[in-house]
Amino acid sequence: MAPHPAHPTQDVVTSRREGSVFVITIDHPPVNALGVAVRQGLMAAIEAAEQDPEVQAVLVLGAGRHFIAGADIREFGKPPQPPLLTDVCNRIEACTKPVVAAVQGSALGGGLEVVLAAHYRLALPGAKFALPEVTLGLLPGAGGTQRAPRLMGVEAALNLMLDGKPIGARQAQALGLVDRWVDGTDSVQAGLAYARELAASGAPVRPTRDLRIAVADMPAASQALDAARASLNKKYRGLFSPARIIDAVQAVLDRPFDEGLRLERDHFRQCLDTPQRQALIHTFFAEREAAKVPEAGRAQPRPLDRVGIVGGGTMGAGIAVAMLDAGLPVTMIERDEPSLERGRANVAKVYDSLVQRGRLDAAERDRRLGMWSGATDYQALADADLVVEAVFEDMAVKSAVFAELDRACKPGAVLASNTSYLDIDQLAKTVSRPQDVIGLHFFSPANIMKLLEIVVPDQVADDVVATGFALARRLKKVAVRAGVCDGFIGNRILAVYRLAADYMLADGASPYQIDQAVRGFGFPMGPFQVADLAGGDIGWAARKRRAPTRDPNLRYVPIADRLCERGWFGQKTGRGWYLYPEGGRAGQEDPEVLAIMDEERRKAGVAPRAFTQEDIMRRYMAAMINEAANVVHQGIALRPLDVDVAMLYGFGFPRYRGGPLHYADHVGLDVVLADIRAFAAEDPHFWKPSPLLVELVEQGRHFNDLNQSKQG
Ligand code: 3H9
Repeated sequence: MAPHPAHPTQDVVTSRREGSVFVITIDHPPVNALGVAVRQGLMAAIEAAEQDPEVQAVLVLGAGRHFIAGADIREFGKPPQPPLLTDVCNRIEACTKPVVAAVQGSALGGGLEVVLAAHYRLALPGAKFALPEVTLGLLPGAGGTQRAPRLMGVEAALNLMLDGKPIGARQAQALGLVDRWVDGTDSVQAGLAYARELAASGAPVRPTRDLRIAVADMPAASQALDAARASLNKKYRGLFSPARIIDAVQAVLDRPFDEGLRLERDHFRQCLDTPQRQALIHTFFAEREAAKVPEAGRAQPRPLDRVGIVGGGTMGAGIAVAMLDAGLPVTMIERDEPSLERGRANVAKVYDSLVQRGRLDAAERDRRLGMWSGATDYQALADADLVVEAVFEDMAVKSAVFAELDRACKPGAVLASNTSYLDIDQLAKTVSRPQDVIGLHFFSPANIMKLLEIVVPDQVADDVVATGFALARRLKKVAVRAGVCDGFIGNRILAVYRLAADYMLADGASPYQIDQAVRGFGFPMGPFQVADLAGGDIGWAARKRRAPTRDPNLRYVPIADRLCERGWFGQKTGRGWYLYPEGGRAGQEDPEVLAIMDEERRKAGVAPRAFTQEDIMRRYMAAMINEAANVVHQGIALRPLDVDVAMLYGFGFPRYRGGPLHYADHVGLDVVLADIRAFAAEDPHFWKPSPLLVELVEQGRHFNDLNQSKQG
């Protein structure tokens, strides 16, 4: 049947009549977000459908890869413009003709709320459904908290809202979220067929608001709510919105629909006003913006099909697993057969543990391991597109590896070093093709940690940098561009706030107090727990290496050395800052450590003083922010957001605080600077205000003012 002339609506929402079916298509790239124009268009289209006497059913579709990815996140924090999404959803639900949502691609947040407000729901295999508002510090604010439990039950709806993770079409159907599953990829045809069928059978409208939780299901619903409340402190520690989600869902049991909607609206506004919402939305955009670097804007990535890894230790094996998981065949090089066998065993160990924990099936492990090959001759890397060197942190050792790579690798192969602090400019100069040399700094365990610092030496070609970012996408990692310096972005900042922690230790705080304060701020672990996990010997080696070049004016706290001299390297030796009886991973406070600290303070002539949790965090954060500002000031990070992303994904900085420089903006840069100046009165060598921080305070500006896009 020939399409009926289009009804005039906004461009982002088009509508046409196909016989008795009014087809509304949302076409608002890139993700069909529900900005004001889409909301207006949807409202007008439903109105038009209702007024057209020829129309018997309405079909809502999303054009492109997504159905609707939710509210337009960029509008949050700005004055709301009518119509509100909740009113649009109510209007859809109140339509007097049956409305069908046909979902192909993602129906997320407000997008799923549109689906919930429709009367009939159809999904194709590529459909994904989620209520991810919690990840942005919010709750579903367009009726989702009231409609989802009515359709799929309280427990499943709570899971969807509290996890924020997507479910597929089949699962959505099994849970009652969608009525029909149709094979294929053509949502228009599938949707039209369903809508015509409904029209032909005179199917009624089915407002979700009219559904009731069955009396028989009430006890299970209450139990699910209680269980969710009980998990708040553990699973959602520090977060504001999960408790509001639970309250809103409780209203489904206790209140009429309209009252529930009002409560949801009120809670949504409360969440919108929190610093957590601002921080989480900053994080959402920052992690995407971090990939927009000048080099990637100027050049296309090189092809990437085969990878080489030199070194099969913990790091090399972890990187190998990350590559294999992404479907990239790996050739590992080790110096001799026994080392190679150990390298293979290290890779296999990671997979075996996944199989044991039920995270991977044995056949899949074998398939991935089947893409691994090993050699002791660099010639095996002749066809590798990219090689990552992960050998001992020593310039002579790494240069020797690079000389071999220079000889064996094909022209155009990317030669990457996984060094954590060595000078990659210097390393690049040792080969005949410095334009191909880059730093790819993985964090341990490399197959799990999300952060990848892409370290950009002077002479590197743009397409090599672009390849680094493409690799990160393929590995599902978050990449941050870093300049060359000791420690790049993350470890350089870590070294400074660790020093601040050591100084507090020397002056009277205990490691347990500091760890507790840092966890209270939202980090998963405190710095002394991290040291015990990583192994105290690593920091000890770094301190020895830096000893000859250490600024003699800088205080040196030898307490960690005293532990290392006793062989107390942390979890792996059963004790470090904490005691780990019987190989346990949860540390216990150790009175002997406290005695060693007392002794060191006595020797240094320090009268211990008390630190409150607030004192601890002010110093810890001031040190972190100040060094982060230096890193931006010196161009090691392109923008403040790059530092935020590095600390969020590599160092456990709490997402809901948005990273150190977003946090600094929130606290007030003048407050941070005043703290640093006050601390400088005690120790002017350590506490030197960053010139960038001073400049921003003088100009009344914020770090966020420097967060403009850098794509070339
Ligand atoms: C909500 O719905 C609240 C409601 O309950 C009620 C309100 C009253 N808005 O990720 P990508 C941009 S809260 C604006 O690279 P992918 C993104 O910034 C919302 N922009 O692509 C990027 O821009 P650019 C709940 C958005 O294919 C571009 O689109 N929804 C939005 O890897 C491409 O994004 C969510 O939380 C948005 N909602 O992944 C979903 N979404 O090109 C958030 C994306 O300038 N979105 N952009 O850098 C996602 O999870 C992913 O973007 C998605 C696509 C899976 C959709």
